[in-house]
Amino acid sequence: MRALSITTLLVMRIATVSIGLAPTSALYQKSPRPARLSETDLLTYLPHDAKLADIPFVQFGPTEETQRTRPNFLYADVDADREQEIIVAYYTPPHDYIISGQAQEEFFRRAHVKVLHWDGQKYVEQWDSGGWGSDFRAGMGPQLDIKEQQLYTDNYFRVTDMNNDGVPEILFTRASFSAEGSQFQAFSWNGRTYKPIALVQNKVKLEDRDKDATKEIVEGYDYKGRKLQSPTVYKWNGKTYRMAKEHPQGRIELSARTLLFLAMLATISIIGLILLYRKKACVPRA
Ligand SMILES: [Ca+2]
Ligand SMILES: [Ca+2]
Repeated sequence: MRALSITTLLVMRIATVSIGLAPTSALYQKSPRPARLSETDLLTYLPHDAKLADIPFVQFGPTEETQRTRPNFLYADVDADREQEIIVAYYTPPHDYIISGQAQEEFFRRAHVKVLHWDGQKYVEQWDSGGWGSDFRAGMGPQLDIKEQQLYTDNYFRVTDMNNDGVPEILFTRASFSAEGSQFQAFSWNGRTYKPIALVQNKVKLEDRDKDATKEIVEGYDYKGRKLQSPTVYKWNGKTYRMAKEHPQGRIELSARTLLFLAMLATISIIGLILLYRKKACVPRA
């Protein structure tokens, strides 16, 4: 009876202590996550004097089209933890191309992409691409149709599940002066960090050309914006994007040609057989 009373007292004591600790442990509970950050709030997470990127909707077109811009920060769960990250495109200073005084030194901004992860209480930097290139764009031909330009400018800065594995990738195209050219990159979460899964030294569009639900990377124009005779296609091989050995459209054209040839051969054969039959039918019996 005495032992039971001691046990009961101990249980009650533990319960009291637990209740007493409740307000303290509340300090470690998750903070409410802000629904959306303003641009001003977002800048506090970027390096001093950083500037949010300006990403064109198209590069050439009517004034209203060329003035439209794409979002420079996006919300998406890019690390598959069911919590959305903020993916932001920004420039570090100087923000423009300048030539400084007598030394004629050239400075130009660097284009970065950063991922901010919500740790339960605040946003923390999860990844930064590092600065490369002066802009999120690439040389497009002014003669290109706006819809076609848009397919390429889509990938100046974007988050999308291009390899159809259920987790979106971070895509961006950075351009610099002619020495560095343009570069498309795609990064995917590998469980610890974001690793490159695609690298093309040009602007690209994404297209599911072989209808396997995985997007191919298509390089249809050269660095000067001139149309290539035959687009270069990069396919997902389960680990990375590699240049496809055979051009998918080429296969389609080839099989269509083959079908036409077979149809013509069949027609000639049928006509030949009919003529042969008629000739035999006309021969008088001995
Ligand atoms: Ca996440
Ligand atoms: Ca993916």
